[in-house]
Amino acid sequence: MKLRLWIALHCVPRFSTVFGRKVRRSLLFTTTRFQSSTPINTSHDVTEEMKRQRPIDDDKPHFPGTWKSTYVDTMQFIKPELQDTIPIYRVLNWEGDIVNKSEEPNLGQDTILQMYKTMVKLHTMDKVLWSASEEGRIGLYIKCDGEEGANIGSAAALDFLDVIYAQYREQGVLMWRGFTVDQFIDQCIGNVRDGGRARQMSLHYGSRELNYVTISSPLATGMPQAAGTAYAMKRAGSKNCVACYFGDGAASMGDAHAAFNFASTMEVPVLYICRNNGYAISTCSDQQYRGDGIASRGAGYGMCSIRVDGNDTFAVYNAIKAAREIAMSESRPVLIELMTYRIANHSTNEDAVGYRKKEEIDFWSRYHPIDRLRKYITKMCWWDDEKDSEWLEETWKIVLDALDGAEAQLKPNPFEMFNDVYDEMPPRLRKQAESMQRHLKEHQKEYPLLEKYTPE
Ligand SMILES: Cc1ncc(C[n+]2csc(CCOP(=O)(O)OP(=O)(O)O)c2C)c(N)n1
Ligand SMILES: [Mg+2]
Repeated sequence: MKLRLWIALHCVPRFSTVFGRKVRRSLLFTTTRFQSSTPINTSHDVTEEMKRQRPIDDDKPHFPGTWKSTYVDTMQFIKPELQDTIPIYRVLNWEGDIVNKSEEPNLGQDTILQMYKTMVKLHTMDKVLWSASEEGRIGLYIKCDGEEGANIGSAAALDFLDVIYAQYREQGVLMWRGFTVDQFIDQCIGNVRDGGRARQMSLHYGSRELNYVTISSPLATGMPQAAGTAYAMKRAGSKNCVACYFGDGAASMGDAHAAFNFASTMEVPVLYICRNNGYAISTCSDQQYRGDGIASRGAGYGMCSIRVDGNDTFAVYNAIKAAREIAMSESRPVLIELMTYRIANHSTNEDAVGYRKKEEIDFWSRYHPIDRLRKYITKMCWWDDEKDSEWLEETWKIVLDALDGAEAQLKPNPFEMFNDVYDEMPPRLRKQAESMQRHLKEHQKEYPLLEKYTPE
C-alpha cells in the first residue's frame, strides 16, 4: 500500500505545460480508483514460491534473494569481458538488400514510402532549423542526423495510443504521429501558435493529442515517470504501453536504474528504447561505461532486452513491434538498444571537432540510414532519382514556408508565464505578475519588442 502511494506520487509524471495538472490528477485518480475495484497482485510470497519449486529440506539454496541459484564448490567470478558480446539484429545490409528474407517486414509499399519520405522531410527540417538557430532566428537546435531510421522505424511500430516519453533527439517520432513542420517551428520560435505558449525552451515539444509527453531538460526525468505511467495504465486495464526514449548518456543517470527496477518489479508494459549513438556531448561511450553497452543491463533487472542496428529502419521496426508484443502480452518492460551514430554536433551550442575525428563522421555520413532505405525502395522499383529530387525540393519548400509563416506570428503575451502553473494563482505569484506589469509600464521604452507580443 505504502509502495503504491510512493509510486503514484513519485512516478506519475508532473507533466509540464502541454499536459498540465489535470492529466497528473487524472492518472492519480486512476491509480487510487483501481486500488479498491481491481486489485493487482504486485507482491510475491518468495517462500511460498520456493516451496512450490522445490522441497524446503533439500540441499539447495533457499535464500529469498536468489531462490533459483545452485551451490558450487569452486570459486567463480563473473568476468563480463570473457562473456559473449550481445549481437546486433539487422534486416537490411548497407546495400539495401534483405539479409534473411523471412525477416522482411510486411509493411507494404505505401507505408514504406511514407516512412522514407518522412525521414527525408525530417532531415530537411533539421538542416533548415540548424541554420536558423545558427543565425539566431530560433533558439537552440538539436538534429537527429543519422538517427532518422531509429526515429521512424520505432515510431511506425508503436500504436498511436501508446504514450511516448522522449529525450529530445526524437523529433521524427513526433513527426510520424502527425506533428506538422509548422508546429515544430512554432514551438522553436515560441510564437502565439505554440501549444506550450512559448513557456518552454525550443525543442521541448509536447502534444496531448498525439500522446507525446512534453520533454524535460534534465536527462532521464521521463524514465521513472514512464514506469509510473505504465503502472497506472496497467491498473486501468489499458490496451496500450509506454515507450520511453533515452540516450547512452542518460543511461548513466540514477533515474535510469530506478526506472528499470521499478518497471521490472512492478511488471509494467514499458519499452525502454535507448539510442546508443556513441556520444553524450563530448563523452564517447568507452568513457561512459565498461560493460557491454546498455542492452546487457536488462538481464540484471530481469528485463527482456535486445540490441538492434539502429540505422536499419526495418530492424528497428521489427524489434519494436516484437518488444511491444512481449510488453503487452507478458506485462513486463523490454529494453531495446538501438546502435546508431550522432552525425551532427550535439547541438548548435557546441563544436564536435575537439573530441572526434572528421574521418569518423565522414564514414557514418557515407553509410546513412536514409541511403540504406533508399537503396531498398529503388531496388523494389518504387522510387527513382527523379522522384527523390522532386520530394527533396518539396520538403525544402514546406520547411522554408513554415519558417517564414512562424516568424510572421506574434509572441504570446509575457503574462502567459504566470498562467496554468496552479489551478488558481496563489497570492505570491499574483504579486510577481503585478510587479512585472508595473515594471513594463515604467520602462516601456526599454522593451521595444513588446509590440511583437499579443495584448493581454
Ligand atoms: C541531469 C542532466 N545532466 C546534464 C545535462 C546536460 N546534457 C544535456 S544533453 C547531454 C548528453 C546526453 O547524451 P545522450 O543521453 O547520449 O543523448 P544524445 O545527446 O547522444 O542523443 C548532457 C550531459 C542535462 N540535460 N541533464
Ligand atoms: Mg548519446
